[in-house]
Amino acid sequence: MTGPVDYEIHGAVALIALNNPPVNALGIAVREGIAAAIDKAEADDNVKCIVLAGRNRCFCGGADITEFGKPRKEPSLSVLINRLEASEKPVVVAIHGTAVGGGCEISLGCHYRVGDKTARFGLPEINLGLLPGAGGTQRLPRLIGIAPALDIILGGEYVDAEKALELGFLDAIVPGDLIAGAIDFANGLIRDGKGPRRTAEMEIEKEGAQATLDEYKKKIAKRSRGLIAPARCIEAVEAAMSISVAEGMKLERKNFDELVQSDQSKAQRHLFFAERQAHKLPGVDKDTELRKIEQVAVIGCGTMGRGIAMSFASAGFAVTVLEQSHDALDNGLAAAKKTYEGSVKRGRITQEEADACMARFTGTVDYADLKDADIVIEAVFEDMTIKKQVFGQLDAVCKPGAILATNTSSLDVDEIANATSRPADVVGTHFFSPANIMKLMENVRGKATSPEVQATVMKLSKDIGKVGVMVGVCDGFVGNRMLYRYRSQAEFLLEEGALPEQIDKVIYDFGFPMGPFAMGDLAGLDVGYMVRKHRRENFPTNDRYSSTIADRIVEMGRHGQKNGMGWYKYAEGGRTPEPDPEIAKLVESVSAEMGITRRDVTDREIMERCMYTLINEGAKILEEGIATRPSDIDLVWVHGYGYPIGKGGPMFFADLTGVDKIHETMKRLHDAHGDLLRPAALLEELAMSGKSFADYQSKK
Ligand code: 3H9
Repeated sequence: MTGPVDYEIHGAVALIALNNPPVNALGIAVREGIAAAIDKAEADDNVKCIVLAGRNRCFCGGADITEFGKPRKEPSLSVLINRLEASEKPVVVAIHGTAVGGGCEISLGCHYRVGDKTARFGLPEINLGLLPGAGGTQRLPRLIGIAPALDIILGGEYVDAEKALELGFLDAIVPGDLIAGAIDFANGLIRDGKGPRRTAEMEIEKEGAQATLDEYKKKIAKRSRGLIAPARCIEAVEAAMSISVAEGMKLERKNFDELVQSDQSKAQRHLFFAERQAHKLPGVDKDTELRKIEQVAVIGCGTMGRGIAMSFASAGFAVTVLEQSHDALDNGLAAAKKTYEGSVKRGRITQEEADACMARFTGTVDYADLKDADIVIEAVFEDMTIKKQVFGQLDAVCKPGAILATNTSSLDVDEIANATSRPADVVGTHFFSPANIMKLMENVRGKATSPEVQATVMKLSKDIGKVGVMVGVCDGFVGNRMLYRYRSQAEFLLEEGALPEQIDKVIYDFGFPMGPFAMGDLAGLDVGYMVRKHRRENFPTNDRYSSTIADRIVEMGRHGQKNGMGWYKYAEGGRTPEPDPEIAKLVESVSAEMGITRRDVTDREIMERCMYTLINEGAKILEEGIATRPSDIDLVWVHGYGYPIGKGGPMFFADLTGVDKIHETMKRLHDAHGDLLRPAALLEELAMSGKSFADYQSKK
């Protein structure tokens, strides 16, 4: 058979193999191919059993996401899966690599499931702002039970072969060649006279199910604030308890159709493709040979260095951490151990996994021990003189070809690179705190960074489960540069009439986990104070970046949550911000000193001044070529700063709102408040030509 589905006969077994690289997505041609192959197998009296498998890197990555939002072509995936399940001849699915989304649902429609040891399954639709739309919410709870099904549907994560076997998703893990093993399994069914075993006909376990559902409802209200998809998933699973699969699938379909049209799902699909697009680096050939990375070294075992080292250890890399003294080293390693133990207590990893991670650590106080490292990541104090010393030492001890990376969040990577004799090997790898949790790796290419080093670092981001974005050198790179501008506006709004709690509430309601002032208190205000001092000394411009209020607060000895007072006050040992009349007094007195008559600031103005400023600065970053594409900026903000995923990042949000509207508002704000709010040239150009940032990106 030609096309994206192969058909072969192996004795009494028909093999249907998906062949639609790279991930066998279930686009219309594949669905038609499978339907035709089933018809053929059913019509052939010599065929007694069917094996469904996949060629290429995995069994199936699910429905073809690029088809979403376009008119649906028949056979739809649900129709196809029902057809497969109705087959009178037993169907065995053979899973290698990933079987996710529609790929998992098609497996649920098969009568038996085998996999090799690479097999993993999951329903990641939630990550696209969707629910499984081809029977997943109805069949999975029937097969493995309500609670594990909800974990998989709401978590969106993948389950490995061992666990799949334990849950009853897989019937067997086949050693050796999977297709040969699956055909053997099929012949076994024929021999034993076993017929179809339909998931849709299985009884759902109702005992305790309602309590489980209620518990999940509570969980998602907190965890997925503002997102529609999780509640729709629960609704569909709940329906599975009381109605037939056919009825349940109708409800599921209705929910899917509603979600697929929603802005939230569009935003999350945008982020899915953005993550992949980010790996296409300008000036770097996709076949660039990567450097081999096995031995990782991290300099500094404070909060940041430790988090970075843990990210590597957790992903299976051997990590050497270097500290200045044995005491600092011992403290750092003990803190890492404690964090892993916390994960064991919360049931996230097993004790064996925690022990294995710690066993990957080696501590040292001697630079000579870094000689075999394939990459060294420096995470020392944010001071150029210290960084240059560190890089000078690395240059002296590291082997040729080692990548020398800096975790600086704002210093000039080119200047750091020039402290070595090998600037082509130097790159920024900016992690976000806590580095073992936060997904963003803002990688920074210097003027001299080689294509090979850029490509290797991007691949490394993926290998340790991070979202990598490559950006250019400027003050604050992409993320912090935009943050400075947004925070300035928040502070100026204080001078004009707002209070921290009002601004934080608007930003929280927009969808961020917290507003800028609560965030400042959490991070520690003394850190920001040092950064501002450094920036004033190093980037003297005519712009007034921040209000004096921020400095005065620190000078009053208020360092944030760590000493129980910052922009807010905190109860002894507490973490809940409480508005403080002292701060209101300070803010009002600064306004008076500046001769500003305080006014009522509306929530709308707060949102526009803060969020549109992000967009405007993002547009300038694009003009300057610091970010390659708008979607890279979106990734930085979603994965590094908690920008709400349902809005897709600042540049996608600009498109959703309308670039012309943003431009109009920026013009008005500029007229009222001056130069910091001048519309970016690119914003103006797009608005004038009726274009969006997506149009701009598609032309790149
Ligand atoms: C669904 O199934 C809905 C149903 O419930 C109901 C329907 C009615 N479609 O990630 P990679 C592309 S929703 C289209 O770099 P890996 C991807 O863009 C779907 N394209 O490779 C990239 O393209 P490019 C639920 C897809 O080996 C290329 O394939 N499924 C799809 O690291 C390679 O991707 C998901 O959410 C797709 N479904 O990882 C899928 N999937 O090279 C989640 C991938 O041009 N996907 N592409 O940039 C994954 O987890 C990974 O892609 C996978 C492969 C593990 C499969």
